[in-house]
Amino acid sequence: MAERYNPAEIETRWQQRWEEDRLDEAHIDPSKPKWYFLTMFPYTSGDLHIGHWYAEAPADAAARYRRMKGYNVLRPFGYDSFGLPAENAAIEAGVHPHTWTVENIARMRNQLKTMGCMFDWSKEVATYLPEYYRWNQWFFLQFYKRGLVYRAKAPANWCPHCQTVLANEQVENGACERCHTPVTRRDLDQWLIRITNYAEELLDFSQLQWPEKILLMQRNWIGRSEGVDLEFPLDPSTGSGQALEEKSIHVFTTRPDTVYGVTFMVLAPEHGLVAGLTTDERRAEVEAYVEQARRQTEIERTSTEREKTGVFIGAYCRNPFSGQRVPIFVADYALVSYGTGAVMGVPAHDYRDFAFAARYDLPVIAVIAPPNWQPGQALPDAFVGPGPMVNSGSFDGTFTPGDWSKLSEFEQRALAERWAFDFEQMAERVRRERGDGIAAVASEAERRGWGRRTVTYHLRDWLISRQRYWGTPIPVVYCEEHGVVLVPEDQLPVLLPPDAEFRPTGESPLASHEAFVNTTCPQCGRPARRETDTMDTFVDSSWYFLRYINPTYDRGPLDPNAARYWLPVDQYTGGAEHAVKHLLYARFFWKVCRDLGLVQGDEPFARLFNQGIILAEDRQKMSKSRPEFVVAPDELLANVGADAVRAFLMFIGPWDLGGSWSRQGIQGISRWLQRVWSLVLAGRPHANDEAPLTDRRQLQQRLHQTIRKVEGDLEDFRFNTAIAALMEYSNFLQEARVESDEDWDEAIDVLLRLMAPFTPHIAEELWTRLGKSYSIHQQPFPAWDSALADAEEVTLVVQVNGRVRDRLLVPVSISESEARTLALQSERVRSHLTAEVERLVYVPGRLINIVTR
Ligand code: ANZ
Repeated sequence: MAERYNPAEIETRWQQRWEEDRLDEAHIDPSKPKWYFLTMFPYTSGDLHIGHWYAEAPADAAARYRRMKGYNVLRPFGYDSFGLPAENAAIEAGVHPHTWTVENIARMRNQLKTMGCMFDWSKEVATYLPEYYRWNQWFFLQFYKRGLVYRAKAPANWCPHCQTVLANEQVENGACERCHTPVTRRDLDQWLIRITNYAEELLDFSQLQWPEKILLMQRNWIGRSEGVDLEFPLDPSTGSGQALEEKSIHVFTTRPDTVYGVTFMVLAPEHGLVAGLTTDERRAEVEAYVEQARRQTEIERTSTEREKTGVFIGAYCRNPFSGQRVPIFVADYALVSYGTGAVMGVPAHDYRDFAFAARYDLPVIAVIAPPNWQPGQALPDAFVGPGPMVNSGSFDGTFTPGDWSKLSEFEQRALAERWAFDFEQMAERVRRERGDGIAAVASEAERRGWGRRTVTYHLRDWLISRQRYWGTPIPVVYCEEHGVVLVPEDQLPVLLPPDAEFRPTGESPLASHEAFVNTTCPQCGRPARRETDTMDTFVDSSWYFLRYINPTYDRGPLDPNAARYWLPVDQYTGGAEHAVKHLLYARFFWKVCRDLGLVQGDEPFARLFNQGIILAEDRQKMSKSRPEFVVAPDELLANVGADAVRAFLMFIGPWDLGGSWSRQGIQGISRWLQRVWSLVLAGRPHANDEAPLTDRRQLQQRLHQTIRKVEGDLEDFRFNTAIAALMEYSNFLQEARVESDEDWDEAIDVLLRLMAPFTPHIAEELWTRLGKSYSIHQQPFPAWDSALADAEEVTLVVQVNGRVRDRLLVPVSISESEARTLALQSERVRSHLTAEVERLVYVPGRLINIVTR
C-alpha cells in the first residue's frame, strides 16, 4: 500500500533543504532578465495571521512562476518595525519596544518560513536597526540641502490643563484622556517635507499599470484645482480704521464666473488679517469664536452636515467687478491651509455659502440663470449647474458650465432632476457652447490686474515630526549661536538611546533624556541641544525597497551597482489601504532619488496589484473580539499543511476580491492534494483496463490546454481559476487509461511543474520521488503548443435572421469564405432562405448569421 501524504513531515524537510541550498537567493546576473517582485512589508505587530498569508502566498505563486519562466527573481522580505504598533504593544506588555521588536521579528521569521515562500533571507531589512535608519537621517540631510525639508509651525493637540502636547491616541472625543479637558490645537515648531514641489509630477500616471481605483484616489488626494486668485480691496471707510499694511484680501476661487454674486467674504479663523481688521465693537465676539474654532479638527470643520457658523468682524471690502461693498466674516468652514485662507461667499451658487447666508440673513444674488428660472425669483437652493450669466454687467448672456464638468454623471443627473431640466440636452449644450464664463471673467481679472490664474493643490506638505520615542531621531542640533545645525553625514547615525522613557507623555520622550539632548554644536563645539522629535515611520517605508537590493551596502542608502540591475520594481503587491499615503510617499522619494542621481526612471513600481481581504467563516471581519472565528495559521499547518492553506487561499476567489474562510473548503483542497499524491505514486494505472483507451490526441490536447490556461491565469493573478484547471486536469488523469509510459510520464511531469508555484512542497516531494532531478523549482515552466491545445473541430452555429437553423462541425482553421459556402449549402438553412441574402455576419469559429432582405 502506498505511503500516506504527510504534509507536516514533507514541508519542514523541504523548507530546511531549500534554505541550506540557498535556493531562493537572488544574485545579479546580467545574462538573465530580472524580475523584482515586491510585497508590502508588514508591521512587526505580533503573530502572523491569515491576512499575512493572503498577502504572501498568492504573490509567492506568481513569483515562483516568473522564476520558472526564466527570470532572475528577487523576492525579499523585511519588517516595518518602528512606530506606534510596536510602541503600543510594548507598552501593553510592559517590555521595551526594542526587546519586543527583536522577539517579534524572530517569531515572525520562523512563522514565515512555514509558508514555503521563496524569500531571499540574505536581503532581510528591518527599519528599527541603526544600519537602516541611519539612511533616513542621510535622506533628511539631502532633502534639507535641496530645500525639500523645512521647519514651520504646525498644529498639534494641546491639553490646556496638563500643559502638554497629546498624541492623537491620547485624545478621546476631543478631550484629554487623563483630565478630560477639551483639547485645543497648538502650533509647534515641526519638520515638514515639501512633497508639494512634486505635486504636478505625481499627477502623471502615464507610466503606471495600476488599478484605476488607486490612481483615482491618488488624483483626488493631490487634488489639483485650477482657479483664480482674486483681490478684493479693503474698504477704508469702514472697519477698524487701523493702519493696515495689507490693502486687500486675496481669495482663491474656481468660479470667477460667479463674482457678481459675492455677498460676503469669509476669512479662516487663523487668517492673518482677522485680528487687524476686527473692529473694537466686534472684538470680544470674534475672539471667542476664533478660540472655539481652534478646538475643532479640519474634518469637523469642513463636514458638509455641520451648520455653517461665523461672526461678522465689522469690516468690509469691495468687489472689484461690481463695486459692491462686501461684509467680512470669520467662519470656520474656511480653512487656513487651503488656497489663500479666504473665500468669496456666493450663496446663489455654492451650497456652503447658501447655508451660511440663510443662517445670517445675507442676500442671495443669482448670477447664473437656472433653467426655467425667472429674473427676480428667489432660489430654493444654490444652483451649481450651467447656464447663461445674469446680473453680471457686460458678461450677461455668456454661457458658463458652472461645476458641470466636475460632477459625476450621477450628480449631473440628480441636478437635472432637482432643477427639472433634461440631462441629455444640457450635456449636449455644455459640449456645444463656445462662450465660457469662467475663462471670460478670469481673463478680464488678469487684464485689469484684479487677479491671476493659479493652480492650487489639496496635497499638503508632509509633516514628519512625531513626539514619540520609537522612531528615527531627526539629525538636527540647535545651537544658540548657529541656530539649526545639521548633524554632519560622517556623524550619522544619531542613535536612538535605548534607556529613554518610551511611554507616551505627549512631550517627546527624548526631551527628558539628558545625555541625548545635551550635545555640542557641530559648527562651534559649544553646548547645544538635539532635536528630540522622531520621524514619521512613513519615511522608513518610503524607500525600504531600495535597501533590499543590497542591505549591507554602507556607502549610501542603496548600492548603485545593484540598483542598475534590479530597479525599478517590476511588480508590487499589497493591501489597498496604502492607496494614498505610502504609495504617494514612495513615488515621491523615488523622484527625489532620481534627482539625486541614485536611480533612473520616473516611477518605482511599474505594476501594482491589491489583494482583497479574508473574512471569517460567517463573512464578517475576523477580529480578536470574536476569537472563535479567527483562523490561526499555525494550527492549520499541523493539520492540513502549508500547501493546502496556500492552495485554499488562492482557490476561494479572485485575489483582488478576497473571500471568506471555510473549514469545509480547506478540507476539500486537502483531499485534492491527497488524490494527487496517490495518483502520482501509483504510476500508470493498469487497473481500469476495462475502460476504453484514452485517445492520445485527446490527452495531449488536455495537457496543452491546461498549461495554456494556468500560464494565462498566473500572468493575470487569477489563481482561483488556475487551481480549478489543475483539479480538472488531475481528475482527468485519474479517469484516463493511457497507453504508453512515456505519455503518462509527460502528463505527470507537467502536472507537477504546473503545481510547483502553488503547492511547492508536495510538488518537490513527488518530483524527487519520481527520480527527477532536484529541484523542481529550478525547472522551466512547461511550454504549450497551440496546434496541440486547440480543438481540431469546432461547432459553427448557423442562424438565419438571428434564429438558429443548423450546427455544423467544421475544422478550427476554417476561413470565412469556406464557412459561408458551407452554411449556404446546408439543407436546413436553405429551406429558410425565402428572401434574398442581404449580408452575412461571421464570428470566426463560432457563428454565422445570414440576414435576408
Ligand atoms: C467662490 C465660489 C463660488 C466657489 C461658487 C465655488 C462655487 P476646490 O475645487 O476644492 O479647489 N475655497 C477656496 N479656498 C478655501 C478655503 N481655504 N477653505 C474653504 N473653502 C475654500 O474648491 C475651490 C473652492 O472652494 C473655491 O471656489 C472657494 O469657493 C472654496 F459658486 O469661490 B469658490
